Amino acid sequence: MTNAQDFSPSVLATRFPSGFQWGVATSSFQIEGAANEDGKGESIWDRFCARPGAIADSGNGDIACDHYHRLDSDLDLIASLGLDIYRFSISWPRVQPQGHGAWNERGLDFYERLVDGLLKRDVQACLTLNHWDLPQALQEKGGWNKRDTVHHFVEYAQTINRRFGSRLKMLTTHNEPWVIAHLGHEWGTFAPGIRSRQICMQVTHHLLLSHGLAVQAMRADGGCKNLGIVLNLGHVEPASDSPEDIKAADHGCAWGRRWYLDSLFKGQYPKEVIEELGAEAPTILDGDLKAISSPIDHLGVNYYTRSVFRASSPFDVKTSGLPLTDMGWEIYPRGLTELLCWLDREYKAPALWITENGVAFDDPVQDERVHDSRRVAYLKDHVAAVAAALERNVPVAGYMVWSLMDNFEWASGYSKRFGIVHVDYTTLKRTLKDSALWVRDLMQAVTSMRQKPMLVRSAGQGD
Ligand code: IFM
Repeated sequence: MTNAQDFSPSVLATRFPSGFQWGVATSSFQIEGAANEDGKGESIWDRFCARPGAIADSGNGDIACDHYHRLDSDLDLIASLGLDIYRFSISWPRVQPQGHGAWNERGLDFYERLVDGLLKRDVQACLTLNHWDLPQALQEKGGWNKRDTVHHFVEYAQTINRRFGSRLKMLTTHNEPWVIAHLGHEWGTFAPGIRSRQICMQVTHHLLLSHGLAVQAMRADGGCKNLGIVLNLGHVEPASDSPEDIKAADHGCAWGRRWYLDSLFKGQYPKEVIEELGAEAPTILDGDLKAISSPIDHLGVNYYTRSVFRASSPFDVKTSGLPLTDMGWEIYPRGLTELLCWLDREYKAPALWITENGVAFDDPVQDERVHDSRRVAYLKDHVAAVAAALERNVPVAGYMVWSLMDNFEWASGYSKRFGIVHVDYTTLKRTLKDSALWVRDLMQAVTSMRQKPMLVRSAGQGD
């Protein structure tokens, strides 16, 4: 028996099967920098950052964490934490500046060094093809609103899979298509800064279609055997038991979650959303939904908070009494257990991976230490929430912290710090926060559990 309330690394570790994978995640635009080096093309985020007022602190990705030039020491840092896996994304314009046509060998070489550098350090590579930095050249031709971009993406996916696939633990098509579509094309707060619901919905369809067609093409080619997609999914709940609030939550669920999950796993979009959209519904060709619902091997879940729905007025998180993060998001670990159980119940999804989970808090460096106790507490509670889902027989295969290091938080610039490693943006010095030390302790506990297979097996069964 384990004590479900004891979240010390040695006890938490016993609640996971030995094959469970642990990692950290980043994305290209948020950490790489080197925006104009070695033949890289412009991305929509390079262009968007130059727009006055678009980024809170007028930040951009020119230098970011300078990961491009600090690859080896950053890989050493990851390995020093004892993690199994590292999730990163490829900058499409770095490897194919125009988004079609010529490939940039110097850009590809960077990812060669990244993947081989991980393997040399005994860390498995999890690659995302699209974490938002579309080549600007494709945006000039209409970007994700145009069906041509779908076909360019499939070619990009095939090229990357043929080159790297056999060395990868997992290959993911898109990160959070909802964010690309709605923040980028409906509200215009993210690149490319468009404001049109009709374009947003066409974009969301093209993202999903490009995912499905890319999966089919990569599957036919061989390469990586673990293909999937990553969605941002919150736990959805009504503010009260009133029928109106329940209806509001169902409505929110249909738009934010079922649009993606129903199409991916059931080959259909929610009827009520299509009806509500009317003339703004996307153009869907015969066979598109069949392609979108091509079988996948993993569903990546990025979980940060819950979404509460009220019919009468928007729910104000400040009234809930729950602690808020620097992003203004409620801390609600139980929602992660609920979400995972719901996904398993509703979709019988393939392996579920927590591909992002973490928190923005700003804690100072003091004597080479960062005492980010609120982040340590957040991680403990959420790891325990994953354990609770496993104990309810939900097939969760891995957990990755967002993020390895403080980085460019999109429209918030560098003002929000999600890292377990602190980055000083003047010197670019990395300092391990207490949360990184906690992750390292957890990994030590996991490693010693793995050396006791009988014990681990029974813990994995929830004994
Ligand atoms: O930083 C982002 C990441 O790029 C995508 N998921 C959410 C994170 C925190 O906002």
